[in-house]
Amino acid sequence: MIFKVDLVREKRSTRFLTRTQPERLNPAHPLQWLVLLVLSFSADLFAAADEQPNRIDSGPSQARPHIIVFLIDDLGVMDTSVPFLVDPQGQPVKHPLNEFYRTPHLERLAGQGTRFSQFYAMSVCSPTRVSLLTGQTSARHRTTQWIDPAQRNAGRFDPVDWNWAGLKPDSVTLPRLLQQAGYRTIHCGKGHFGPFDSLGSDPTQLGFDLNIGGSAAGQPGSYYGKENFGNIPGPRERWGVPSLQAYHGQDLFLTEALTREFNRSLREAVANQSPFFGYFAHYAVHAPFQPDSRFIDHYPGVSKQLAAFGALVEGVDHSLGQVLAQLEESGVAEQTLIVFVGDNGSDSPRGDQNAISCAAPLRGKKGTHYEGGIRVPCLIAWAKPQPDHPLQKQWPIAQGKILEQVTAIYDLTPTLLQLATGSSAGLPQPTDGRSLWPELAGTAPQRDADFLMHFPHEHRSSYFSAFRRGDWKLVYHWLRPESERFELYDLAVDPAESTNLVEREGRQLEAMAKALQHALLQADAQPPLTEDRAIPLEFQLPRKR
Ligand SMILES: [Ca+2]
Repeated sequence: MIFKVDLVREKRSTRFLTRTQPERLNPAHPLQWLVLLVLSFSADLFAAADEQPNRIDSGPSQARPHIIVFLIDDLGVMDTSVPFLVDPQGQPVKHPLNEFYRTPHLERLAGQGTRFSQFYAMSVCSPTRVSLLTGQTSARHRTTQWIDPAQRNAGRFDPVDWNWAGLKPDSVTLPRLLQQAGYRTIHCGKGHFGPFDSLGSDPTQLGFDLNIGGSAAGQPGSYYGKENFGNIPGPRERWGVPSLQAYHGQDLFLTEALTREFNRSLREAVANQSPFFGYFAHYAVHAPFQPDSRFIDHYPGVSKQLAAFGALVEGVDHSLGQVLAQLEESGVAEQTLIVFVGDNGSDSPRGDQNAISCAAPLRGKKGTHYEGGIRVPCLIAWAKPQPDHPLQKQWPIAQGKILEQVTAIYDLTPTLLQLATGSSAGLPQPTDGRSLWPELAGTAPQRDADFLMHFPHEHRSSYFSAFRRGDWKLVYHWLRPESERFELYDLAVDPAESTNLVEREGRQLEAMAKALQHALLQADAQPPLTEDRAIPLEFQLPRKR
């Protein structure tokens, strides 16, 4: 055994198995009454089967969609060869950074599915990961900072009780809900859901049946099999990637080892006729930027660090290609949904953190309040488009389309839950996400939404809240003097956030500040503390201009 397996499946609740009725059915139509009747009959069959041990997955699994989420660590919106940004007409624009990276498999997938030009995550790792599993913005779930697994990390003015402990065994999570709905839930790669020695640091405590390589660590001790992926006695041993002992000592890159194990877990699920949810959270492309010998020669003429970063990105794309090939070989590609998404802005080793550099033409990088810190790539596609496949008919995804509406990491949670169970009910309440299926079909009008990113901590940008509404973006700096407290940008005309419109757009500033204040209240956000650390800071509206 090289990984932990939880085979106690018969104890699962049956209550989610009755949620097989798609929300889009309209019982007013006589034929749809018939469909409802059949679905309700099948739900009863499911419930009956569940009472008998080991039969939970023996139902019509071929009719149920499989789901794979590729969550790529520190992959910003400009870190691939697929253009995610669009011109004013909504057409994709290739920028120089798109020319630098090589992600041919992602390019192919982009042609098969729908991608998002304004998709947001939180500015660092753990907040985004908890958001994806719960459907809540970080201000609400309160894991607002990355979790240092070794000690409670907090700056001088951080809220005392921000959720450093992260997720816990009683947290309601997407994998738990899918597990209860009869899915085989597979965790592969980086966890980073809780600190060392916490139950939540073990993905199998959070609703995953299987954990390949996940722990409290937010980065790998080493990408090299020859270095046992960091499992070498010494002070950094706890950062060693667990459960890959079979590859220790081998000349094999971590991205490849994880992919082999992930594909093995897919083959096992298919052999067991089990619908699966594969959460494949690559450690790449997070630091340390160690060269992957398979791809490093593709990046001549740049710094060693930059070449290594390019090779990390290409390795992830290669992994995507291997998984797509496995799905095809296993005969389940037509019924497998792929989500490809980054967890925060780029951390590529180029330029100043506030410059227009590693996310060019956008400003900033991972950890900053600028768009380069929080805008990530997101693409949703069927692994093999076949429009007349029953599942793809029921859940159509427009091919090659780009949606410009403001969307966020927590929108994926209800989207995936609805696909798997027919309903997005069951998530922690209140939820901040909404299912994206109406827009994915490519026929419904786009629905814009607000986006709140709250960060009462110290990092590259410290103690800020950022808020999107329409084309406007407001940034509130909690600890700065009044004259520097607000930044206001019109991203439609100034995507690089070069001109602060605070003085020129007084009325817009006031409206956006009130909207941000309301969003913070709605999320029950924790403000940073006052200078003497006695009480939480109060949000200050701008003075009348
Ligand atoms: Ca990250």
